[in-house]
Amino acid sequence: MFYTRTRANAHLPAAMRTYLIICILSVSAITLLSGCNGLVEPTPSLDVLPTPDVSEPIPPYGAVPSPQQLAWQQMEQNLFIHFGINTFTGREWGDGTEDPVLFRPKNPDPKQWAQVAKEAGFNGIVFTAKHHEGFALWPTEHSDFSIARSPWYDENGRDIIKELAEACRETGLKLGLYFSPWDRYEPTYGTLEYNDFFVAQLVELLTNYGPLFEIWFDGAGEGKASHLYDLKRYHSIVREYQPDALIAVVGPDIRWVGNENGIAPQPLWSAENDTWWYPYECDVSIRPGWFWRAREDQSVKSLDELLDIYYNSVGKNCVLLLNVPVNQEGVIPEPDVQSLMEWRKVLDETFEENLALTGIASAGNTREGRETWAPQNAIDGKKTTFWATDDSVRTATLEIDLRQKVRFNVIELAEPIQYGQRIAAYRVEVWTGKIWRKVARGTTIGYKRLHRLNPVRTDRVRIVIEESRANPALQDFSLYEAKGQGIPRDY
Ligand code: FUL
Repeated sequence: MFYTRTRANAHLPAAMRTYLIICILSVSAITLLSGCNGLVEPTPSLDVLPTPDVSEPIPPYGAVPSPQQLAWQQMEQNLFIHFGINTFTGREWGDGTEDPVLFRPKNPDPKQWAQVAKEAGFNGIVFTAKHHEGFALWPTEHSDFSIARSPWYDENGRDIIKELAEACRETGLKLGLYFSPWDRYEPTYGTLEYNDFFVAQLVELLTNYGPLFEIWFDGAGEGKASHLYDLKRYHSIVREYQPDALIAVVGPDIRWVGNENGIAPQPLWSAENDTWWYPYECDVSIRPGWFWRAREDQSVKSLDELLDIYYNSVGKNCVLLLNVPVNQEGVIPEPDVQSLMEWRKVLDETFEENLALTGIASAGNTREGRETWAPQNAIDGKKTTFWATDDSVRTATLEIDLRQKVRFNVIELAEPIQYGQRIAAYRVEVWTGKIWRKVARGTTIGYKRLHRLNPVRTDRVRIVIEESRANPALQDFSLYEAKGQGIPRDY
């Protein structure tokens, strides 16, 4: 007989208990009937149990994200585009001696960039407005080292950033700009005067291209004259002209994950302390370099490498900023497009069907025993509902009765980070029929935590929260089956 585990059922809200009783009765009736006429017992229809649309707020723990940071985290993955004079010199870092004549793209096509980004599932693009050599990709009035000095611009009069901003708007993507404080061309660099120059260019970018979601101040070149940067002024200018833009890396809103491999370390706490929410971004290139080079057309990351990056960045509480360079033609090259599309296809297929949705969740503790925080909320697929426990709780277990044997190899977990990040250690176990077998373990969860594992088949799965900085809350506990995926490397 189903549903006899009283410990599990005792904590279900009244509405769910009634629902369960109906299920039990109908399953029993079907069993009886089929017993009479000798038919094979049909599989009970697995309806999704009802849950509220939104869970009521809980008291926050520690620092929480600003609305802009929350919206940014929900973007999950953005495209980084490196394009500039280095694309034509083959260098990673220019030194400011380049001749603007070299900048001669055949036909830059920001619409293609945006289209590729959209189709590959990115939500925003961060574009290199100016790299370390100082060559501005827009016709700046404050320097003679920009596209405006290239014959290409004389012939076309095209402002690439303006075109990209339009393409993003049309495609429904957000635009961000990378802007290097280290400028190897600008004569005032290394003096206090440089701050005026830097701010003047920054204001051009902040005022001419519509809303920007992220400003990327690169930290490279630090130690040169970075002690002279008036960072306070840079940051307040961004706040003044683009209050919704987040300042990344050399800035207070988004922090660099500490490597350029697309792999986040664990544990990963988005909060720096009780008052500062400072989430992580993983920037990594699809090629060995950040800028395009013909010889790297053969070294574009494979599907498996991109999947590893996804699970180790988005799947570890980071936003992924994946760099795909534009070539001398002015387009994202074919090998990169191909890898991206294969990657998207596999991810879409993997996350198409959440196998936990039709389960029944129970937990040892539910905050005030109320439905608004019921365990079922963690498996209902809604981003707005969650399971929460009473204030005094620090360890807890949430179990899913899947109501049938299910095969899965991906687990997705999420906390409702709008109320802070809490969980510090957990494990996931499946019921073998005899024992609970551990299939995944982790430390922090945060916005999203994905685990890949060898396929398991079970009808019961549970998360055991072993340690939490405050009463745990779980927004998502989903199960998926990724097909044709390589050997998992993260558990
Ligand atoms: C680094 C730079 O030096 C690289 O060239 C690249 O732009 C990367 C995203 O950031 O600091």
